[in-house]
Amino acid sequence: VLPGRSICSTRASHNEEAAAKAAAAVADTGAPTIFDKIIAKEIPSDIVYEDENVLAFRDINPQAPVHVLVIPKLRDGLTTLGKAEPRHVEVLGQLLHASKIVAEKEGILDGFRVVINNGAEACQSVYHLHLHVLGGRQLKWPPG
Ligand code: TR5
Repeated sequence: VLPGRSICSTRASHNEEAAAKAAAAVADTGAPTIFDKIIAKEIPSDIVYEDENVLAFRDINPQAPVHVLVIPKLRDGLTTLGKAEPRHVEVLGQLLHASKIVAEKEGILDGFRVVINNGAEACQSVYHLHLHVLGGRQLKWPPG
């Protein structure tokens, strides 16, 4: 870890206290998230794909030339993938299929990655299940 840089951010943090506060603020409390406002269109987003169950919009802090988030419109307890129950199987399939549609629309079907960060140790920062669709450059493996 570089000094003054959070492991979960590409931006340098101003100080350790601010970084600790930010980390503590992000927890799986089940509280509404910023994504509710994006779904309700109270906050503008750059929508790439939308249907009855799924919304896909560009990440505000892109990590690749194509970086789209695919989310269920109804969270239904899916703050994380780790909360998935049998009743979620249909929407989980819809999210994966929507990721493929996004990749197709963005012209990256030949090479793209779908990522789900689950929990603090995986740097999840928004507790509304979301799939990152990344591509448009040579992606490295293993991921960090
Ligand atoms: O870290 P995880 O896996 O939880 O991913 C959350 C993602 O949400 C990050 O890649 C953020 O850059 C992204 N994010 C956060 C906000 C936001 C967003 N993408 C689009 N629009 C956003 N708005 C308006 N506000 C955010 N706080």
